[in-house]
Amino acid sequence: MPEIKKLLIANRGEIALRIHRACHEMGIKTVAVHSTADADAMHVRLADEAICIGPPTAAESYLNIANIISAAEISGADAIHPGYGFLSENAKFAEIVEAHGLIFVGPKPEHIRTMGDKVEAKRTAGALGLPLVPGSDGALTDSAEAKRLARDIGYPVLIKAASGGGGRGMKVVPTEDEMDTLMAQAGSEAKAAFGDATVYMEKYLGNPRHIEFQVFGDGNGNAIHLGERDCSLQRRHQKVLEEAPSPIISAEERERMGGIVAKAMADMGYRGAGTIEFLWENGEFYFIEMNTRLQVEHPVTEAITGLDLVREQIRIAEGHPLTLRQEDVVFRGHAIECRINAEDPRTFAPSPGLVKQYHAPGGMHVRVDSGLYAGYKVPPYYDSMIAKLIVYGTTRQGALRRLRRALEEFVIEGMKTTIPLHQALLDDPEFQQGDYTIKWLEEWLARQQ
Ligand code: MV4
Repeated sequence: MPEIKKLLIANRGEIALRIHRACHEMGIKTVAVHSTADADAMHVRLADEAICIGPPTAAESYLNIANIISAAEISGADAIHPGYGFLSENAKFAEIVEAHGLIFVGPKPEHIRTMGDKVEAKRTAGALGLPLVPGSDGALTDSAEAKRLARDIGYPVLIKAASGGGGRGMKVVPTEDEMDTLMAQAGSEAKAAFGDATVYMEKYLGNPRHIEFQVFGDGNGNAIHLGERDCSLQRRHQKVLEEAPSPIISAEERERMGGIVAKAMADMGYRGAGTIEFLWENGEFYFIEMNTRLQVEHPVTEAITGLDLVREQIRIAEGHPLTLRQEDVVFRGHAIECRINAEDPRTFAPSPGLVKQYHAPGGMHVRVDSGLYAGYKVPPYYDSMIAKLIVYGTTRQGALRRLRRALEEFVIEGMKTTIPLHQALLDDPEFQQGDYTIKWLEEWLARQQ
């Protein structure tokens, strides 16, 4: 079995720290890569070695495949972990990594490619027995076909871009009269955004929840699920707060749906960590997409299962079998993650700058994943997420109380952050009841002004 001795982390920020920590606990040396804007970032300071891979813009640095591969060769790394975002779901990158004799800590390139095409992903998921949103069987060819189909499905329908994801290039079509216009718009927007005009159709679900299952496969036909996360609280397709378990999924539902997703991953021979995204409405799950990466919100799953997901990813990449059998996975308690962004909590305008004071909360069952420190200057070039606060409690109510206490302790001075937003959210009775859908947060924000 190939043992990883030195791993290159092709990412930045808190996730680069997260991967570094798992590596050091496993006796693996780390190589950080960074842009010129990140020379004094915490991920660079912590790593055993660091290599500059280009100028500030991501396209020239964190997305620069040639420079990242060169950094791996120069440093003698034997594996690359892509983190999330950047190159994490780039099948070509995974292939290039493997072609250089390096271990890609992630899924097989063919599975990244399949799931990156939402039409292919749905076809695959359907064939594997996952429940789908009613819709077109593949891509739409013209609006006459779309209208025939929509009559069967029933309006409103949703036109989605095959290369989309993250909500970009979606159009709700309320009646047949709007089909020609909206379908043309969806196609040209998809072409402009992704270089691919392919669109498909789904029944539009009016008020669902976003529920995603964490899965792991060993690449040899064995797979397990680690339960679900509720990620319904989003603003403009950006998750704001996530929790596990979902307040509305029973243990029986978890076991039933989890069993279906784990079997699907086993049958496809999936390798590594993955997330199966569903919309949930009126007691039914509908597959929408699969993410072939570790996700930002993975710590809530770690909190309720006690598993280290990055360690698991690395062990699988080395060819080890899964640490746990499904019957050994135990879900215990409740975990909530707040994403803290360097943004105005009312307007969401980015607010990067110098961290003048920094004090992270601590104590029992409180985790902060962040690269911040006093004196650090948050660069303006990247995502505005500067910290994740994860709390655990025996019950959801206990986790909420702990979250309030931890947010109170958190000190980040020098820039605006979304901490006050999370504090206001915690005071809302509907949120406290777990009574929310994907539309709830934006409506709540509109009521706050
Ligand atoms: C949908 C939907 C309603 N019906 N599909 C948005 C991002 C992409 N991952 C899928 N998305 C949606 N697909 C059908 N058939 C509503 C959304 C959606 C959404 C989904 C999850 C979380 C937040 C959302 C916000 C707006 C729309």
